Amino acid sequence: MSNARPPIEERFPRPSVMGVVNVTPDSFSDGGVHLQPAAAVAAAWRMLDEGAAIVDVGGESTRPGSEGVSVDEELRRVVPVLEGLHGAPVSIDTAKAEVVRRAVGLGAELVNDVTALRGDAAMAEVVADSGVYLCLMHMQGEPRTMQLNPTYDDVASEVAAFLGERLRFAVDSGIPEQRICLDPGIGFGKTVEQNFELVRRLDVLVALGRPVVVGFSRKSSLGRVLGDPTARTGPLAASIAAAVAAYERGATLLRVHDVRPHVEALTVAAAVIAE
Ligand code: HH2
Repeated sequence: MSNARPPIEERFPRPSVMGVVNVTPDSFSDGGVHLQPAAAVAAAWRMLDEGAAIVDVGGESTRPGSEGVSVDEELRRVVPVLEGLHGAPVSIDTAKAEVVRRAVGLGAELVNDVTALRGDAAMAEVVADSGVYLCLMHMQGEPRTMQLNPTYDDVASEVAAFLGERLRFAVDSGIPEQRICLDPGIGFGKTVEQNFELVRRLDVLVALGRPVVVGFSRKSSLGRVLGDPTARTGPLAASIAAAVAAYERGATLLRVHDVRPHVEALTVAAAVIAE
């Protein structure tokens, strides 16, 4: 079965949308909304109906300041949701190999690891053996402290160097390159300006030769650039603008909370660009 999976660029044509389903009490913008499995499952099916290519199910918040949850708690949150999504295109947002094992058994086709295989020593082997797609994301520091003082000499080239190194590590661990996509990790140890610079210079990441995922949806930088220095999220119109800008700069997969308006905007942007 694993050998039958097409390259990730065929599975997700540019632009594709990944819908966010956080089964957490404390996520950035939708914490608590999908904590009941039935609500999460219904929201995910609706996102797929609205045009999401895949839904990203996560049981651990990575918002700035968060502490992380145990394997048992994460499984308790996500397993009923994955069961309710059987047969649907699902990604599992986790840094834990045990959660991946269970999720793949329940049909997940993509592992979204915000630690880029650094969080759990068993992760690379589990991903390699299960034949699923993998997203490697950049993060400076760890969620508990990452927004305290993000520092780079040149954010785009440093993020690219990190993702290039993680890509080599993944391939050396037996995960075929064609199953891997890369993500600059908007908001993960970056200032507002660094987040925007990463999108502005997305070509530096696209040059690594793998599809690029961008998740700007509802992030605080969007509210801050609109003039609220204490914003914790950003409005829908700002999320769409950032997604379209990222697509125009070469992103393939846009990770978003509000699927329908993003699909509509990206469909029009694709028609305008007509590559
Ligand atoms: N952002 C979040 C979580 N996972 N995964 C990828 N690949 N890229 C991202 O930008 C990304 C991610 C954080 O956003 P959200 O899911 O809204 O919040 P939380 O981590 O608090 O659940």
